[in-house]
Amino acid sequence: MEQLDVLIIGAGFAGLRALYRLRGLGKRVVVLEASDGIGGVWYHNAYPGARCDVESFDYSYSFSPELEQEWRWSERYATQPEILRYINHVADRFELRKDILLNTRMSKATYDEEAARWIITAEDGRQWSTHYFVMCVGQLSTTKRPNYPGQSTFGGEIIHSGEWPKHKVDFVGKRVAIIGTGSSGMQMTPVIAKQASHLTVFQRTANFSIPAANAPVTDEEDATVKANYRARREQAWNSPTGLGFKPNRQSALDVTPEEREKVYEAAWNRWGFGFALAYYDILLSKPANDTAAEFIRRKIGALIDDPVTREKLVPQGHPFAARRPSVDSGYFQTFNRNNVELADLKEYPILEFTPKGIRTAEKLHEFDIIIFATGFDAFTGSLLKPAIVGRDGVTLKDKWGAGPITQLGVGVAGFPNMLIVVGPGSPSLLSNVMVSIEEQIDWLADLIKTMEEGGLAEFEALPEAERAWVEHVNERARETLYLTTNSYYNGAEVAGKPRVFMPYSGGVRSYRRFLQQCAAEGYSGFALRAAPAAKTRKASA
Ligand code: NA7
Repeated sequence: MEQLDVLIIGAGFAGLRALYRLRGLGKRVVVLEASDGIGGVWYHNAYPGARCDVESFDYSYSFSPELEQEWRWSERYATQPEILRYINHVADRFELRKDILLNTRMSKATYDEEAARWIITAEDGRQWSTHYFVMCVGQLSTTKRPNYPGQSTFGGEIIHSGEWPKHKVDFVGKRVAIIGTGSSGMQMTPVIAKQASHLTVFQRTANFSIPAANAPVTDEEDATVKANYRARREQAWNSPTGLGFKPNRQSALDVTPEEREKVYEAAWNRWGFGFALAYYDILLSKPANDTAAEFIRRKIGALIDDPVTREKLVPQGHPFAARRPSVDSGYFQTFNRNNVELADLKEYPILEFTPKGIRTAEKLHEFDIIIFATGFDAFTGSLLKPAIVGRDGVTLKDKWGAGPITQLGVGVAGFPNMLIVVGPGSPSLLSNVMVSIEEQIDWLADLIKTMEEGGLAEFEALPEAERAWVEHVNERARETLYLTTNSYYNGAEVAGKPRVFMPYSGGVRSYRRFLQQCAAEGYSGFALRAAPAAKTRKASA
């Protein structure tokens, strides 16, 4: 069995960054990747129109100033193929591929308490022994597929947005269904509508969206950002969500309606996802949120010609940004086309799939292609898929039976020497995930360095520290509007999933301070042991 210092699961943005950083400590590091290519979600979500809704300059690694200067983003919001090219460029430039094993899905990880090492087993039976085990499996990587009666009888093609096939999907002259109107459904709708003979979008919940105002990056903009990249990064690290601009410190309720209108107009035209930062209290106070939601509803409504379709598409019943809003490129206007139809699932639910299409309570819709843009088992889906067996044979699934419990989002009591990157209990999906990835990986690299320099065997989160952290995460969430609606932030996206709020909503800056404080206090909330606890217990028995 190969002996490793660090084994990383997943070759997406987090896994690659972890490989680069930990290899820099002189450690023997290997990455296992289940797919036949690197890139994680950016490898799989290759649907038409897929692009990032964080600006390219911010959704990129900050660890190498040379990389920052060399890479030329072509658009303000990069498309999926461009992001995949970037990831592949990084892998080549930093010679990462030689330590990545593709087509290798981890099925089991078992902690050997006596040796303080993890035994990792792949689906094909290969095994590795590693001192440290790092999960970089993504938060939106386990797809969620509905299972309607008769689904397998459908005669056309069924595709999930997050498992887009490698073959070219030709929509020209086809009758297409999209089920789901989150970011994926909203991004693909305008693109597919231009090719398909007929497109039906099945909507369960109308979602808020801000126009992307996407545009090519000019040479001038590129030069300006590159000349000031450190300042832009500083801004992102110190912002609530890791975006490269300064949030407004004013309350939406402390300004005149005219002033607010001006700010919202500017945010609508330019800020995309950052609209939620137009005033500091948009996600903290319902009356403040109402001002933003009312503005956005008005703007969305003005884009849709047909009054009945308008009524259905304008989001109601949840605060703006309490569920993940989208950043779109012509989504609402697409419903003004003759070949596009909105099917409201609240009014007419799907009864069954038939060989020809989808039967709703209203009628039979006939299709050639049906796309599930139905999202993911968020945060915990990919962490709980493999069997992770910690101390005393307890699995992570058992431990997280009532919802995920972590110390600072990175460590779990009973699972020594295991680290989780951008998982539950960290800013994760409430942040520009690139900022969170780099923050956590630099922190965990320092932890591993401390362990190695001290000749230590085992680190482990302390149960009381975990309890306090989970309580703090909940406390911060209670200050916000996130708990006032159902979303994948609180486990509502999968039936039967524990209903707990998962990300840390206190912002990336505040989170970084917790990480820094923990390290400065000699990793408070963790036990760092010279010998495995199991051995010490035995010796003193
Ligand atoms: P999301 O944002 O989770 O959206 C999934 C969408 O699919 C959402 O509109 C759901 O409606 C809908 N959905 C889910 N299950 C069903 C069923 N069974 N029937 C009908 N409609 C359904 O996933 P995306 O892939 O769009 O985006 C993922 C993230 O990528 C996004 O948040 C950004 O971070 C980037 P619901 O709202 O639950 O009523």
